[in-house]
Amino acid sequence: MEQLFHLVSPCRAHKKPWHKGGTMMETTLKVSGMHCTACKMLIEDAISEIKGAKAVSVDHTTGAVAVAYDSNETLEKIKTAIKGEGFSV
Ligand SMILES: [Cu+2]
Repeated sequence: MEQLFHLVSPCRAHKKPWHKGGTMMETTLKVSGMHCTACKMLIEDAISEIKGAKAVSVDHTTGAVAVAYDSNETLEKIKTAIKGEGFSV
């Protein structure tokens, strides 16, 4: 379920604060409670504030939130932030 981050090539991503030498992982979270693009933006904003995390894509119609992150600790922070916005993950 976790795999090496490959959506952004290292040459383009290595200057980003969340990028640490190509060790990013990605996974897709199943989030319930999203019903419009404002929900999508709430989640994207919440994730963008977490150091070491990046929302790769949020689909409010399916509840799929693809995230890139640098550690399992960061993944837990992502889930906590999503719950903090009132969604279930
Ligand atoms: Cu909404």
